[in-house]
Amino acid sequence: MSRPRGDAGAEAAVNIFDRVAIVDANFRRLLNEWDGPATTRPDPAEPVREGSPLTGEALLELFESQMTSRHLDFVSRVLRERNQSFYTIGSAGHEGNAVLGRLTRPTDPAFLHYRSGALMAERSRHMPGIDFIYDTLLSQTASVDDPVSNGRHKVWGSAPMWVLPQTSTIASHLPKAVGMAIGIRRALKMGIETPVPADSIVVCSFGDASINHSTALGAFSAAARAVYQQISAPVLLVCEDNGLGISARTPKGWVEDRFRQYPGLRYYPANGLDLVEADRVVRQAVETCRVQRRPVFLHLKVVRLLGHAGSDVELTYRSQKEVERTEADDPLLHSARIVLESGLLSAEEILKRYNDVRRRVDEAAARAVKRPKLTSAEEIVAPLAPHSADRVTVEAARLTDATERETFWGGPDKLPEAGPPRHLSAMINLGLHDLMAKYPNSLLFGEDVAVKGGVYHVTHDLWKRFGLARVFNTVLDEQMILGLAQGLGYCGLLPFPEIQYLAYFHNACDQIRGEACSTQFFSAGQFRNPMILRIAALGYQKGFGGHFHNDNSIAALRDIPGLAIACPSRGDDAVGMLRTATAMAHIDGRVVVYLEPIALYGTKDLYEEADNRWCFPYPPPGEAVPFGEGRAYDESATDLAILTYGNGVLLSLRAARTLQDKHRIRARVLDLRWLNPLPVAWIGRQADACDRVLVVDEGRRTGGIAEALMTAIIEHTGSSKPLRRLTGVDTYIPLGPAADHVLPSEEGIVDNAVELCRA
Ligand SMILES: Cc1ncc(C[n+]2csc(CCOP(=O)(O)OP(=O)(O)O)c2C)c(N)n1
Ligand SMILES: [Mg+2]
Repeated sequence: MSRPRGDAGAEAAVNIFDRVAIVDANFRRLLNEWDGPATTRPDPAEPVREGSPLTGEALLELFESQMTSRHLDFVSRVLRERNQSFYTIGSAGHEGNAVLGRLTRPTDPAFLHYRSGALMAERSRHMPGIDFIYDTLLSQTASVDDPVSNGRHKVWGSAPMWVLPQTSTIASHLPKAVGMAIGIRRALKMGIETPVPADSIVVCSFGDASINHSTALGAFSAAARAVYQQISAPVLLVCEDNGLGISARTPKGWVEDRFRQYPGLRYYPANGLDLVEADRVVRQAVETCRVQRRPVFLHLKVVRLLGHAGSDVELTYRSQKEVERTEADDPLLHSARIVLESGLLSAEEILKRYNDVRRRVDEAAARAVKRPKLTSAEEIVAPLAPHSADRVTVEAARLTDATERETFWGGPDKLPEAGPPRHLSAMINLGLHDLMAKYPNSLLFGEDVAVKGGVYHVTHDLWKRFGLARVFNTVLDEQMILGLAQGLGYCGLLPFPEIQYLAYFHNACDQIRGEACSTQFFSAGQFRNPMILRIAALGYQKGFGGHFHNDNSIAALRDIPGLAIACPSRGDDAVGMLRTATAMAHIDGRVVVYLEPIALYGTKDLYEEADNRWCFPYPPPGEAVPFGEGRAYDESATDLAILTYGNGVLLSLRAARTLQDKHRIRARVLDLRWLNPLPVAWIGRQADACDRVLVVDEGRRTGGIAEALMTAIIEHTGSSKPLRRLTGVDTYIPLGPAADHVLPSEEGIVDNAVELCRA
């Protein structure tokens, strides 16, 4: 193939930093100077090249999608200069991905790289009612009319085209894409209707630098491992390889050598600069993925034009020669030559189409900049954490068929509510049985949760009752567990993922912080990934652990926008709260974290050995703990309010007895139960009712919940109320008895209460 003649960069009048003008000029010059041999006009219904299934008609459509994407990139920079658009990461050089837009279906869920303009243009081509150019500009200009995020971000996304909006965090979308691929067959197996056809594949694209990210590596591994487990995981993993990650170069051969023989993944290398070539290979890759229902790695070689983003001056880290060499490989130049050489269009006709597309983009931009923006915090947060309180209450109390339930449990006398009072872990187990029976679309998964029944036996026997399709062990990768939960949620399933210990949530936090909790926000509520994330948590385990099994840090959870956090301290609350948490996920698509205090799992006694006062009867179906409602012990006491949660509840109840017996101080103990959002109004009322308030927070002093509680009380009551906090120390929890020195103790509560009341 010939290179475009002339060297735009060398021309005196050209500003070498204005690569938009140079790339545009290169294209125009190719057409203006084209003097290839005249060919007769072929039948556009015929293949462009011998042996290629790509017709002339299809080629011209793909080319138009490429031009559309290119002009959107150009115009985004014009608008940026006028401060009318706010995003200039473009797709220039990657426009070969238009082929993916054509060869996959609009019902194939897509988790896309940020350079997917041409893919999107092509996918939207046959979607009635979608004005792709205008919609993209509404997104670039952050207008509320943007149909994806309503102005919250510039994302590639579309509910009707099954393009799930992505965050800017590279690689973070891979686990959920693999999760969704696994979910399609899983749902069918469970008899649950999926929102996409049964033979859908999941498209997931990313850059070449992104393949090095641990999040991506976990997803590749999980997808490939699924093949060895005979689990269907039809995910098309598309690496758009431009050889650069901003300024860092990908070593030659790295992507090929890494993936050519990756066990479980089928590798397809494709030239993304040549539409005919790309079409040929992508067809095979899509077919393998769709028909064999297995993961495929498509290595699409592309170039990056116009720098990483509008703000990136490429010439600071690449030579002018190298930049010009890359620009000479512009896929639009290649496509133009293919079209010219085939005789499908003349140079003038191509130029006319190119100018027409530009005109359409300019016209749409002129309209888009005038559209309204988000104007209030209220409007912005509206889709973040929907809570249909009444519907949730009704759903949490909704009964299943009584006869079926009796049969499930083996007769009326075997119903859990007919049994004796029980401790926390047994109650959670029973509650999960009831909920999995109530929700046929629910699944429970995590490390060791199936046959072993979990490290603490909380999930024991669930697999026997619901089968290994619904209760299963996952790979040992918390990011993947949470990605799987999101992907299954998109398939219409209701996931109960488990993280074995709170410390191991922290190494996967972004999957909740950056991904799961942002989905409704960035899709304006059009997509949702409901889940009830169970985490064995908090300190005070006797004889086992040290920090990693006694993690008392919940600060990283509490500041995640939209996340609801439940933390029961006793069995009956645990069941009632689990019912409400599940209803919130079911009705409003919420992500709810359910912290299970490990040290209380087996606790049966409150004051004396064998008093069994921390065992409670199973709440019959129909009873639930309302979201955001705390529990008060002994509201007749007004000397002191002790505000606490988790292990602090037991410690405080024991301390309250000592306070009454030895110090004649009557304390009411208040269990928050819901740690995010905090039941602020209730906290205020309780503080009002008592002379003094002691906050007992087993979390750390910095970032712990006590800071928020103190603030809430002061904001509510003013600064006159005597107030104190007892918290964990800012440290990791050490092994063995040393742990007692860094966590609140019963004696510490008594001492602080006495000092506070005597002050
Ligand atoms: C987790 C994370 N770290 C860093 C960044 C900043 N960043 C944005 S794009 C990028 C380079 C990505 O390169 P590649 O995956 O090759 O995609 P390309 O931009 O070349 O298409 C980096 C480092 C990010 N977005 N996310
Ligand atoms: Mg790259």
